[in-house]
Amino acid sequence: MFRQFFNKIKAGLAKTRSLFSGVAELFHLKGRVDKKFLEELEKRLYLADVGTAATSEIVSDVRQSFLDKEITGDVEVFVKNKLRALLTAPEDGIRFQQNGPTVVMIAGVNGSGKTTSIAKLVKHCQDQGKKVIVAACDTFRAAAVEQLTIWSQRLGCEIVKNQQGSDPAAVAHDACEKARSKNFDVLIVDTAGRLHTQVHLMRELEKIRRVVSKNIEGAPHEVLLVLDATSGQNAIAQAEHFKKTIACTGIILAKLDGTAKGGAIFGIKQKLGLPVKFVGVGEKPDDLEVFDPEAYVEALFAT
Ligand SMILES: Nc1nc2c(ncn2[C@@H]2O[C@H](COP(=O)(O)OP(=O)(O)OP(=O)(O)O)[C@@H](O)[C@H]2O)c(=O)[nH]1
Ligand SMILES: [Mg+2]
Repeated sequence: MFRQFFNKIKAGLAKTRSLFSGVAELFHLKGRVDKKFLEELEKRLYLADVGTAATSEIVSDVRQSFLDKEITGDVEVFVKNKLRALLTAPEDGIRFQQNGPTVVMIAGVNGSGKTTSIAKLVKHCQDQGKKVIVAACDTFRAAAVEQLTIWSQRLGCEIVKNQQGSDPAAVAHDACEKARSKNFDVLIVDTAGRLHTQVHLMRELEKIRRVVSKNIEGAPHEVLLVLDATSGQNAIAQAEHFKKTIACTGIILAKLDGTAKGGAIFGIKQKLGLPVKFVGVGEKPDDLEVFDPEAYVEALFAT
């Protein structure tokens, strides 16, 4: 498990790793932990997008524990432990219901990677022997239903949809009925990323949520917010917005492979209090991994 994630994430994090190698280099210097070392550490962690709060905390802890001591591997281990502590605990991914369908609702700003992440989640569930159905509740954007339809055909999963412009809550309703009556294990609900206004969007998400909860007990069991890792700290600001309206259960951090801003993950727990459940490292259905904090930090520093 560790190994599989490690190799995949190491490749996916190639761009972010180039920044973290700047941090790692410091630990291999000869000499002592002095003011210059600490300033350099601060600068490099900041450049790696670890975020201001986390960066100052780490630097201050290193100062306290190692000032005037020789630079050894211990400093590196110490910083890695600090970074790991900033991440959430290891995750199991989706918590499946014992009885009846598990409903997973997906939300996020437009283009963040929702629909692609759904395709990956379908695969993830199918690999565990689950029977999956998706609901095309992004009825706003013209090509959205089509995009999900193509994925569903490729992956061999059922889809519930209606024409563009129709009521997304009605699609959600029909999908719940079908998921229940045909004994599906998992229902994944795609949603719009943009409507006429942000207020419209939040209202629509609330409505879908309400319809789902009326149809299936305890649903939605997961509400996963898809964040685009390439937007770094901005993604966190967007997430705060969503969190205010819909109770999210976790994050999918998509597009880690396309960015050097993978360090932004260290601010997520602190700022949002939500676990990162999955990370996306490519555009194919296999490019989704259940998040493992230990392997993530190791992969960042791996040479
Ligand atoms: N490299 C990379 N690209 C990704 C990843 N996830 C999504 N993408 C790409 O990002 C683009 C947007 O993805 P979508 O899944 O359509 O995003 P969305 O949130 O559904 O967008 P809207 O429906 O417009 O709101 C597509 O070109 C995807 O192929 C990822 O993990 N890595
Ligand atoms: Mg979409």
